[in-house]
Amino acid sequence: MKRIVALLATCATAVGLTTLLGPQPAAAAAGCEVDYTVTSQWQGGFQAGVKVTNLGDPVTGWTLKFSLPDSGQKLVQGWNAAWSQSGSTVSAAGTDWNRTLATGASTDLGFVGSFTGSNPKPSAFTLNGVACTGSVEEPPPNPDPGTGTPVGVNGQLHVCGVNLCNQYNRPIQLRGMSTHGIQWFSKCYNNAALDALAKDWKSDLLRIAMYVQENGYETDPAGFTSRVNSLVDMAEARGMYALIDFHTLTPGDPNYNLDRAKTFFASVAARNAAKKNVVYEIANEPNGVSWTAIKSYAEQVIPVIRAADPDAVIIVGTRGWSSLGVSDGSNETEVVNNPVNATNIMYAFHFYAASHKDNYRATVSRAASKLPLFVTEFGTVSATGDGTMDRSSTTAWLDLLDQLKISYANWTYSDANESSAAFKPGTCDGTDYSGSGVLSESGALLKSRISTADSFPTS
Ligand code: IDC
Repeated sequence: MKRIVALLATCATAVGLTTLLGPQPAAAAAGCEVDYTVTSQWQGGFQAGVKVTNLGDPVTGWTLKFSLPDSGQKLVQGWNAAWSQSGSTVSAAGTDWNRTLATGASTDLGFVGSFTGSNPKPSAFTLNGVACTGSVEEPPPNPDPGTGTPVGVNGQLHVCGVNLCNQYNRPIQLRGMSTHGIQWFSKCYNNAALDALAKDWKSDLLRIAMYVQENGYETDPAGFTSRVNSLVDMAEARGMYALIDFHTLTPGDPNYNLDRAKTFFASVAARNAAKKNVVYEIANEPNGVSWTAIKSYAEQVIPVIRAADPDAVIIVGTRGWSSLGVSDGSNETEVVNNPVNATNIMYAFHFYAASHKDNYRATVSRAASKLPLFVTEFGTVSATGDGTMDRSSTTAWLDLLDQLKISYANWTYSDANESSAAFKPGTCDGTDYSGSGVLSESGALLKSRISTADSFPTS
């Protein structure tokens, strides 16, 4: 893997001009850093990751240009920008969701190229015509880390009307990532990975997917309970919310795990009651089971949590793999007409962008004015967790969720060998979770969406 950081001199001529003409009005500060990584190379072809950081004033609309030094080098296909090549110059223009870059903000792009002779690294990187000059300065340490983080700003959450509200009783949207099954991918949830999630991705939440079956909780209740608690602490230390997901999947009837759920939630709710960062998700994806059966399960598990942790938000899964019933030929009315008998609760909605499109979006649009919804899991790909990423459907979904202030967690913050994973396979065997070379196409898209400013209301 080859990696360079473009470091070029700037403003050499500005000094001369000032001397000749006297002081000039301050121009918009400009500058950028490019981190270019060849992530793989094969006979005649290569793939590269390009992380662009804006070091100047905020920009809305940008074009990155660079030069391919060898005449045999050609752009084949790029992502996360509109790519083109003219002569030896390659251009990448920001798209809808990453065209605004705040000062210090980054976006991850990438492309596949071909070459005939050698494959020298590109040169002369510019952003909006200004040479990319160099190193990103570390921001000064936050004087009060407690207040600037998502949990520091929002505090204890509660449901108000159909919204998730913060300590100022104002609606907020949390944007973050879900782990993969912690029985399989615990190596991905170390300090470095969670630092990257909090600081680099600016994630508001970590969903902790604790499978019950498939070598999960049922095989070692004490061990999994303690692993979940430790991830809650790791999220808390970084100011992120922790969504404790009792990841039932097969069998689909959550009542199969009712006793386990009561034991598990009694324990984690007692242990974490004083924390402000915990949200409970009591059944991942009920399937092959009626809403009445799910409601009955919820009305038995919720009191167990409330007895230990009275003020936490609790999320209830819905019929048809948490599709509000749509994947089972039903819809949200079965919940609207027969809601769970409890307060301070929300309902889960899940989607996989390549499989679930307009009719699912229409359901969410309708249901959002009647039910508090939380997208505790979604993928940019098909419901298998794999296959081609559907960028346009994902963008339509995320725009809708932003507009409705519906919180979300993306499946998965892991290096699983499937396209829903944010990192390339093998990433969690290393120490780099921040560079441009480690992200999958889905990871690059989600990081761009999640890392934009939250602007949580504080009064
Ligand atoms: C998938 C994982 C995959 C695993 C499978 C079975 O990505 O590696 O083999 O589960 O455990 C869901 C589920 C979630 C699925 C995901 C993708 O909540 O557990 O993960 N998905 O299939 N619902 C819809 C899709």
